[in-house]
Amino acid sequence: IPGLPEGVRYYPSLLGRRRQEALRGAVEEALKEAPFYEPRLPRSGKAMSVRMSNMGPLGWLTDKEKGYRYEPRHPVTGAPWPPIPELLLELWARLTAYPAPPEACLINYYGPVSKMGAHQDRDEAALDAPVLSVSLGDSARFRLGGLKRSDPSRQILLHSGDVLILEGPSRLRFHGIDRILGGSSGLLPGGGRLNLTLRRVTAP
Ligand code: MD3
Ligand code: FE
Repeated sequence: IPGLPEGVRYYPSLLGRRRQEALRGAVEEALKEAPFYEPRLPRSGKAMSVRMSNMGPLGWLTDKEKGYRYEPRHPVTGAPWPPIPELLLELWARLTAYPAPPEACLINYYGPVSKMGAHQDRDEAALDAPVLSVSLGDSARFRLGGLKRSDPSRQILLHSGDVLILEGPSRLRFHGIDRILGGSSGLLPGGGRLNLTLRRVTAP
């Protein structure tokens, strides 16, 4: 993709089918310990259309009462989140120059009609750290904007096995998922899309 802005690194098909299947298996195992929960927007309590879980010492959560935050335990089971798979820790070490490992891997699951509205990721104290995202399963129309909500935006089609890194001057760009292209991948048995997002939350 030509003309990506500074601080956006896009690696189409970085993960081949074998590593996509290995990751799918690792996520399935983690979900047995930490099943998807239904995230809700702060104040309104409206349910999001994405289902979420986490791996790592910290997990990103949202609910009506306490809003967006990181917590070390699952909101329903109360158990610590399962560990981040080795393959993802290696990917972070290989692709980022950040001097510490990621603390949170958010697992987002999108069904055929799920979306994620435009937002900034700013719940992390370590805003100097990159965010690394891995797409698995059905393709998605990802929207990348600017530092203000009203700035112009562009679409990027994200496919299974793609890796996207946001860092530096792009770390606080608005972004979202406009729609899922149902049936575009056979990786996930029931269809849909998984997005795994690695983040450093606290300063090392
Ligand atoms: C651009 N997830 O969980 S990942 C999220 O596909 C989130 O599930 C989307 O946005 C998904 O917060 C997009 C790609 C991504 C992640 C972090 C970013 C893009 C970003 C941070 C800044 C700018
Ligand atoms: Fe985000």
